[in-house]
Amino acid sequence: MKGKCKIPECPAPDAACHLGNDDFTQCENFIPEIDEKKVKKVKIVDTNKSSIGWSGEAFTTDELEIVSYRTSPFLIGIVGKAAAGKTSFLGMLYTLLLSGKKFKEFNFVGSKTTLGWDDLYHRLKFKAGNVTFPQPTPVNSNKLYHFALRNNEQHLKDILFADASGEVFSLWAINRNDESAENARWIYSNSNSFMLFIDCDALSKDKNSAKKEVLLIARQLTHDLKNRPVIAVWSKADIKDKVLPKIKDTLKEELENLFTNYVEIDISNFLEPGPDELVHKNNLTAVDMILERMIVSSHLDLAINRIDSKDLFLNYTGK
Ligand SMILES: Nc1nc2c(ncn2[C@@H]2O[C@H](COP(=O)(O)OP(=O)(O)O)[C@@H](O)[C@H]2O)c(=O)[nH]1
Ligand SMILES: [Mg+2]
Repeated sequence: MKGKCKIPECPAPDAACHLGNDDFTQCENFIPEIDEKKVKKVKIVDTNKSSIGWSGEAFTTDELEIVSYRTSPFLIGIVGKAAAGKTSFLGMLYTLLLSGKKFKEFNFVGSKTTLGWDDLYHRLKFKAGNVTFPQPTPVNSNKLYHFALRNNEQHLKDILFADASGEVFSLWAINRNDESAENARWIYSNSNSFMLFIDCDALSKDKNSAKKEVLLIARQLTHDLKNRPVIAVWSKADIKDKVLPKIKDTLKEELENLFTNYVEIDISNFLEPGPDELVHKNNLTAVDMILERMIVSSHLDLAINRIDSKDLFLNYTGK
């Protein structure tokens, strides 16, 4: 038989087996030569190609089923004009979780969009006294960022944050059928809750016109809101004290009139001059607030309305 031994110094099969086996073909180190013609062709599998159904990048809107097959995900629509701080907020959120910070009721247990989150994290760079921000979100972009969370009872909840460019919300606020506002319409019809971003920088500089822009978006949010929760997020709150008190107070009043159970929170990405609370605590608390309200409203959706009838069978409650 042709072949060769694994041990380089063994002369088999030309001479006796180095380990003393009479029949070198029985030695575990002997490799018989395989007749090429008899070998079945084995399909070569491309090991570089991933067999998992997602890439780790932020999802597009048609990739929702990657998580919706296992739970009904909660979609949080991040709403606000361009440059309101929406994308930086997401970058900050991930930065805080990476540094070990936690949500109140939920533990972070994974993400199917880690590359998307990483991208936001790397583009939001902190140096002493200086923060570098991500590039503005492209006009036609509508990305979904995923977190898998578990509560104390170990229930899994998939959360998605929808981040589109702010321009589409400004168009949608004026005309909800604007043909260029498709991304805003998608976020509005699919989200379970909304974070309405109020840009303190714009309010301090553009005063009433910035206030009107927030209100236009807020009014559009109410048109088919049903019981979906909205929280107001005053972004760039490190400079909130530069906003005229009259603008701040009247805007708050009008928002309180628009939304039942109005709640608001101040956030920032700057440690100075504001207190740490705006950065380290409030960015996470904003998510805690929206999660809490979404869970309550999803229970309301499931609650069966009491049937008011004279019919004995319809009124039967099993007691
Ligand atoms: N003062 C201040 N400026 C911020 C803060 N966060 C973001 N910005 C500025 O706002 C710009 C727009 O932020 P971005 O997150 O891209 O806004 P988006 O268009 O709503 O996604 C950034 O490039 C920063 O210059 C903040 O916490 N404080
Ligand atoms: Mg953006």
